[in-house]
Amino acid sequence: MRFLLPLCAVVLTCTAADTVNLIVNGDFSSTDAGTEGPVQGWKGGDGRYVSVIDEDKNRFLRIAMPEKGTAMLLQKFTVEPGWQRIDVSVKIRAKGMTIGDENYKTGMLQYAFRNAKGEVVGGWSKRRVDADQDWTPMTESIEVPADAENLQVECWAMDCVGTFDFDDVKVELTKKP
Ligand SMILES: [Ca+2]
Repeated sequence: MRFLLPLCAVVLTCTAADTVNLIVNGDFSSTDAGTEGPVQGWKGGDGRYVSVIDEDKNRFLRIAMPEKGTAMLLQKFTVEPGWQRIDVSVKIRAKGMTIGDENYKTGMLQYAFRNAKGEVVGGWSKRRVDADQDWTPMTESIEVPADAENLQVECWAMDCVGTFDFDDVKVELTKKP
């Protein structure tokens, strides 16, 4: 065992360095109070519509919008040199939803890079809900644009009606070798 333990430690360190998940409390398991909104680790989110639900011992984020309205929670990250790619994943469930007057007005996970001027670069990336659905995994892999200065990851109900549940939000970062 004396010989094996240091070897294991080295292997684990190498594996962990390949990707790192940027999102704090993306599984909503924390029972701590939020410091910048109702949900720990997340900024914003109107407490009238946003809560963490415990269902069958799993905690997840719920944005419940009984009448047409908007609520959003976000996490923001500064892009560092060497950032290459992000692998985004989330599970979203939707019930009783009605899309707003444009097809993008719905529940979604949105993740956008911006440059130093605050302009979106690399396009508006999002995983959007188009109809009621049970828990559905949604994933996307995107390259980090060369001039990206920050990344903002947002859980939305945008100008729409419905109950939107989010869980297992992950943004796994791969750095250049
Ligand atoms: Ca969870």
